[in-house]
Amino acid sequence: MTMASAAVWSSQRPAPAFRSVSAASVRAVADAVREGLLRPRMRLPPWLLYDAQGSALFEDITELPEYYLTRTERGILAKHADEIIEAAGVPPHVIELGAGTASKTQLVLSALLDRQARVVYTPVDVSAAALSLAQSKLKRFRRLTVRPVVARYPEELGFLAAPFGRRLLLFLGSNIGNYDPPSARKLLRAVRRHLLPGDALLIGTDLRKAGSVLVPAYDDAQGVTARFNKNVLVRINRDVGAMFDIDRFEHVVRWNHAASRIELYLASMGAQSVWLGTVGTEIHFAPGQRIHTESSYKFTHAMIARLLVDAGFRLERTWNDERRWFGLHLARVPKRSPSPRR
Ligand code: AVI
Repeated sequence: MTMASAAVWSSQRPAPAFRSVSAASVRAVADAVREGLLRPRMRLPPWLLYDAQGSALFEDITELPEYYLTRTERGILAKHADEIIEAAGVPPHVIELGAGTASKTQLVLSALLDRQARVVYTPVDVSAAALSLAQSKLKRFRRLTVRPVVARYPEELGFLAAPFGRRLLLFLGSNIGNYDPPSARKLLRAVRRHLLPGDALLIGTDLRKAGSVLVPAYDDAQGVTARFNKNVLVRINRDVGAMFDIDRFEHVVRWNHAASRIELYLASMGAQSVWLGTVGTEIHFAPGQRIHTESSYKFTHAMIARLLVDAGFRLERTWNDERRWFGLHLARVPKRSPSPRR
């Protein structure tokens, strides 16, 4: 999808009807499949996990007893939203990358609306369905203008060039953890280039902890994360006409201590061949052969501080929960700082 095809609209006007799969997104799925599966170490980009069904399953994940991330971050926001807004400088425009259904954001918006008459909120997500849900949830805030943007990032950050007032950019939920370090740096640099001196970034990161806590968060007893992971094959079957037999793949989770990341895979249960539909070829799996579908990096304070500085931000303050399982970091574009390298 290009920026030209990204949907942008205000809550004052009725939201357009969503088409579930656009021709552009089908092409992007076929490209991702071609690039990721026609290679010895198979991998798929994590954005493929988030079609309407994947986004709904991710919402279910956030409620699981084992998945502490959302609950912990919400706890930090519930306790410190006023302080965070005060420290951010009460910006009139809030932009959120990877907003999903914006459930935690309401705490930030409500603290902001306590201090000023009007706030503009731009939730950005790859899932139009999630944004539509976010928009209806936020209707109760009468003085809030919601302007959703369907976009992938860093490719489609052009909308940030619009003339805004002082901005607070939210990147919550440890979404940054789903990027490998070079891509995370590239994304934050791209964001930084579109911001102005004084604009703020509030970024949430899951922190490094014992594998015995991390692995169950991604391999829950009810099997919701397994369904979320396998849904990527359902999506590929639907969007490009591939013939994956979902029941012949297994959800596998590993804690890679050296790389400081959780890894999600789909492992082939036996030897099998799969037709890839419009990609126009068949691929072969050996028993146990895996597709790497997602990584979720877990940070130390030093890791996030370095990442922010490398991207041209100044880290001002961090809020943690009592167990120090999760961190919310406020960073700012310094005055007279050079634009970061690409
Ligand atoms: C969206 N993201 C931060 C989640 C995570 O924890 O890495 C995605 C997820 N994948 C499986 N469970 C949750």
